[in-house]
This record gives sequence, structure tokens and C-alpha cells, in this order.
Amino acid sequence: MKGRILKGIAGFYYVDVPEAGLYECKAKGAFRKAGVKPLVGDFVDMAVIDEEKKVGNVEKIMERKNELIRPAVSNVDQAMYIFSVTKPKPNLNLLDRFLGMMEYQDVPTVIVINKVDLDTEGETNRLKAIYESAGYQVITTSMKSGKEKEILWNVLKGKTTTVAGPSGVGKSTFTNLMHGTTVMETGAISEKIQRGKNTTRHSQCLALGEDTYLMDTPGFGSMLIPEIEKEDLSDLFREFRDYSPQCRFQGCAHIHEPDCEVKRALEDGKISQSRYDNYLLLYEEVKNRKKY
Ligand SMILES: Nc1nc2c(ncn2[C@@H]2O[C@H](COP(=O)(O)OP(=O)(O)O)[C@@H](O)[C@H]2O)c(=O)[nH]1
Ligand SMILES: [Mg+2]
Ligand SMILES: [Zn+2]
Repeated sequence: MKGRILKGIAGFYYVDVPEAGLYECKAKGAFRKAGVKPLVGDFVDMAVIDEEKKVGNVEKIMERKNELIRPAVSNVDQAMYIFSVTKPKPNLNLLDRFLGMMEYQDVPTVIVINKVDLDTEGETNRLKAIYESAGYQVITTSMKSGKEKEILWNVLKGKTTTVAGPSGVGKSTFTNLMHGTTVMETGAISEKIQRGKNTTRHSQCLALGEDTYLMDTPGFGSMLIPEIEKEDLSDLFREFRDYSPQCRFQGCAHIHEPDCEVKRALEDGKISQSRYDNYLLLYEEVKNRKKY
């Protein structure tokens, strides 16, 4: 039977088979020998061992569309980064790190600014402008009111989306809101998975509907992918790529070099100061990072 790994804990993989339900599976020793580790998000072939107990074996892992490094999940179509206009206050440095990581892994990202009902200073529009001009889709919403439910659902529909963002911004509210629009039978699956939740947080995939999945992954945190070199960083700020080919020096870091088009774009207001400042911070961080 064909299914998808929605969760993995301590050597067990929970495989969702449409129509048939959720199976607790072990992976064949052959995978271990080949150095392949099944991932949350994998599409697999599964053999039933005990239908009553819903126990099976993962026989084959289908070719992956992609594989994220951290968190280790596969077959992700897009990322959604949620933050709130206030309560908690936005941390754009965290957001820019996240965007950089997703650029590095070629995962398109949609930005959601939540709690616009609490905005009294036009902060939402200021933030939206920064990221739209950087080339990102930005959705502003108040999850509490459920107003933009349709818009959000249309972004998710037919895709696997990994959701990230600081604590308290409304990620769980979002997940619940999206669950509300789903077909009944997937509800039971996600409940079963939720019940298995323990203190260590694991990545898990939530089936919202046919071909529509949310990935709830811990550990995006504030890290940068270790392989990123300072020379790579500029390309991870997508709007910089519009200007960097015209810099006088190849490999321009856009910091002290003369005739730098990125800095010119900054002066002209085409690149936002906040994005540029975070680039500088990350550049220093990567430069000074200890090599192991
Ligand atoms: N004012 C307001 N509060 C919200 C909104 N969305 C979520 N919240 C509240 O923010 C708090 C944190 O939400 P939660 O979904 O648990 O955030 P998470 O930590 O990212 O999962 C809860 O008390 C929610 O009710 C919103 O659009 N406006
Ligand atoms: Mg939550
Ligand atoms: Zn430059």
C-alpha cells in the first residue's frame, strides 16, 4: 500500500494510507544498510503486518522531491513563516535568517503577518512593504477572526507546507483554522498523532485534505545552516541578486567595496535598510563562526 510518513519516533514511522488509516511501521534493515533513513514527509510503499493492530513495514521509499537539512523532512513544496505585528514584537533578524535558509534549500516562502487587529500604528503596512519589495508574497491576517481563511487555504491547497515562526504568533491558531476546512476523515488521523505527542518535540506532518499537508517542525530556531559561507550569503537575500551582477567586483560583499550596486540600491531605497542590516549581522556571524 502507498502511504506517507507523517511522524517518526524512536525507530517507528507512522504511515498514513488514504482510506485505510494510520499504521505504525518499522523500516526494513535494508535501509539501514544502505544508509537511508526514512524521513517525515516520505512517500512510501508499506506492507501490512497486522491489520487489526495497524502495524506494518516500510518497504520502499519513493524518490524525494527534496530533503531539508534542518529540520530533516522531505517533499516540502513551500514554507510559511508566520509572525505577528505585535505581541510578540516582530524579530526581523529571525525572519531574514529563515528566509535565507529557505533560499539556500530552494524552498519558496510565503510570509504571514498575523494579529493585524492589534496594529494601531500602520506597522503592518511598513513590514509588508519591506518583504514585498524583497520579492515575497505577504499575507496580512487576523487568525482570530478567521477573515482570511480562504486566502490562506488557497496558499496551502494541494501542497506540503512547512510552518515556522516564533512562539505565540498564532501558529496553532492557524493550524486549527485550516483544520476546520478539511474533510472529516483526516481529523481522526491528526488526533491520533497529537495524542502521541511527548515532551521531546518531533517533526510531524498533518494531513489537511487530499494532497494538502502541513508540517509542524521544531528546531528552525535561530540557526544558520552550517555549510553557508559568507560568500554565499548575498545570494540568499533574493533582492540583492537583482543588483549584485552589476557590482564592480566579482564576489563583492556589498560592504566596503566601491561601485557596489547593492549599496546603491540601498541608498535609492530599493533595498530596505532592515534587510541590509540583517545581511551585515549575518555576514559577521558567518565570518566569525568557528569551524569544526
Ligand atoms: N489578537 C489576536 N490574537 C491572536 C490572533 N491569532 C492568535 N492569537 C492569540 O495569540 C496567542 C498565541 O497563539 P498560538 O496559536 O498558540 O501561537 P503559537 O505559539 O504560534 O502556536 C493565543 O492566545 C491566540 O488566541 C489574532 O489574529 N489576533
Ligand atoms: Mg503553538
Ligand atoms: Zn556589491
